[in-house]
Amino acid sequence: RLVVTDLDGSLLDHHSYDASPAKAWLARLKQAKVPVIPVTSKTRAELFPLREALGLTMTPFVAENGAVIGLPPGWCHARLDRPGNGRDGMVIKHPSVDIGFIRARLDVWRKRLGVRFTPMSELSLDDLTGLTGLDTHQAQMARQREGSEPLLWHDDDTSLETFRRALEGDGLQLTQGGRFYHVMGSASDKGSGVTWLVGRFRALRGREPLSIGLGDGPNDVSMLNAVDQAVVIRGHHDLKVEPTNPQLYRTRATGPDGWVEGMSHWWGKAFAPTNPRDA
Ligand code: 2M8
Ligand code: MG
Ligand code: MG
Repeated sequence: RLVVTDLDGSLLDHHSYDASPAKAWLARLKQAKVPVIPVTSKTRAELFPLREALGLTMTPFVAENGAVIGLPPGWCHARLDRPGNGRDGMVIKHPSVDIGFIRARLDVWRKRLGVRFTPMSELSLDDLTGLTGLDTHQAQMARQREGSEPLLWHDDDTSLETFRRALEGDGLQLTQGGRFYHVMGSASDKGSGVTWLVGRFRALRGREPLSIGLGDGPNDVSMLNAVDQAVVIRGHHDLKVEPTNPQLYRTRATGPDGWVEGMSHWWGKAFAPTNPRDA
């Protein structure tokens, strides 16, 4: 088995970034040795303390919407991966486009199309903390992008479609998280990251995992279509989240409460708590 999960608005509360309602489930999964893999818009730098706090240091991660993949030693291939090129011994892969190229193209299209948007790299730390509720240190970590740039869109929908087509011509794509649009390489999204990790699981363990995916945003759709069982967590936004996966459950609760509701819907029987107070 394998759990792949969005963080903001899913495992973590949209406003407080708290995961406590999900703690009992995380403990149960850990005990059963089921990898819980964060698949997020967040950066590798943001994930470092977060994975520690969530007890997810020995599982892979997908950061920046698929632009960065991290593998712990147990997931590495003896010949394909150079061990420990990242912090804490993780092998880091960049199946995407470099951030320098993305920022250069954003500059070009802003001038040429005359569209109005603010990349995260141009937001002051004060604006970024005010907007997201992250503290100053977390906001600094969020700015350390490697293969995707979040931006705030200030223009109309027609210009957004023109901008999207312009980016397509550069091999770039636009996706939408809880607060920001994210620009990244066309070849990598959350779904491609998950499919790659499932392939790695298969290669190493010689069998197919049963996978569950949980997310609340449009950027989670590709991930939710790449798993066996999908959970759309009710959002704090009215963005459309419409995966085509027929094995789909929509939660009534938001954030980590919704996360627990979705896990219990699909895996409640297999992981019944031994102590009912742990439910
Ligand atoms: C951004 O990601 C969220 C994900 O839904 C968003 O688009 O609203 C990213 O910049 C991420 O790095 C950051 O931690 C998060 C903070 O809310 O915002
Ligand atoms: Mg989210
Ligand atoms: Mg996310």
